[in-house]
Amino acid sequence: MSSAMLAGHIVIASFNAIKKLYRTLKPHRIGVYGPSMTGKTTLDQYLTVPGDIEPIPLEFRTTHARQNGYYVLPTAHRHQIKWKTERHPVSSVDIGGQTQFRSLWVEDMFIRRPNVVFFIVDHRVLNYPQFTQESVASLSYLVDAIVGKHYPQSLSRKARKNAKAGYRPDMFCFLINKMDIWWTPQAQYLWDNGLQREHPIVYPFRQELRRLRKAGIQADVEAISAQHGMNVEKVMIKLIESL
Ligand SMILES: Nc1nc2c(ncn2[C@@H]2O[C@H](COP(=O)(O)OP(=O)(O)O)[C@@H](O)[C@H]2O)c(=O)[nH]1
Ligand SMILES: [Mg+2]
Repeated sequence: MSSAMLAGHIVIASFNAIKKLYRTLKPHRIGVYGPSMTGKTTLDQYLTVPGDIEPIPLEFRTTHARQNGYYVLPTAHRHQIKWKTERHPVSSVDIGGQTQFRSLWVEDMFIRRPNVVFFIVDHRVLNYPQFTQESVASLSYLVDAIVGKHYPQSLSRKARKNAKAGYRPDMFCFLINKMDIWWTPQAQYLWDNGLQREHPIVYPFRQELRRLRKAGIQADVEAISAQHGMNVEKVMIKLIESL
């Protein structure tokens, strides 16, 4: 190897090392929002410690304390996403999905300004019109905030300021959890051909996804199982690497 080539290798190696160090100090931020019982806490736990996650009983639903009439945002924590030889640090916060916490999603989004915003649903869209209706309304609420059409009344001054300063996520991901339950050969076919939007779980949300795309925000549709660790790292890394 010539010395010039060697020098080149050293430059590239140090560049990659610096990039890694930078990401360790400043992880990509993700925001995970969505209705109750879709698997937000399970995903948070899986990202913390990969492996099969114990089913989470109902009495351990995520809730938030109130202070001066406002719900308190939990602090963000870091995860390492490992995929083959890659490691990607990300930071996130686990927020409840009940409708009274919707405004907290928006608060968290404008305070932490995540690079990727996830909206997570599950197969209940297929059988429960009420769940579907509420989920679409929730996504609409989030999209309203992202495109700057409407902000929650309870937004803090700092969040409002960041919103007005024009924060936008780099990427949006409509994430369907519990693929261990709903995935079929038909789903595989749609995914293989980039036709996710035609899937009956995605279909009711197409209007909202279109609103995001119209606002210039890429909106992906992905399938995972947080409890069984199916597709989780693959989806996360794919999104992070496309930033
Ligand atoms: N079958 C299946 N169940 C899951 C999966 N992820 C989460 N769950 C279950 O769905 C329920 C709600 O999960 P949780 O993480 O508390 O949802 P959250 O309310 O969005 O935080 C729990 O009983 C979980 O064990 C999954 O990938 N597959
Ligand atoms: Mg939860």
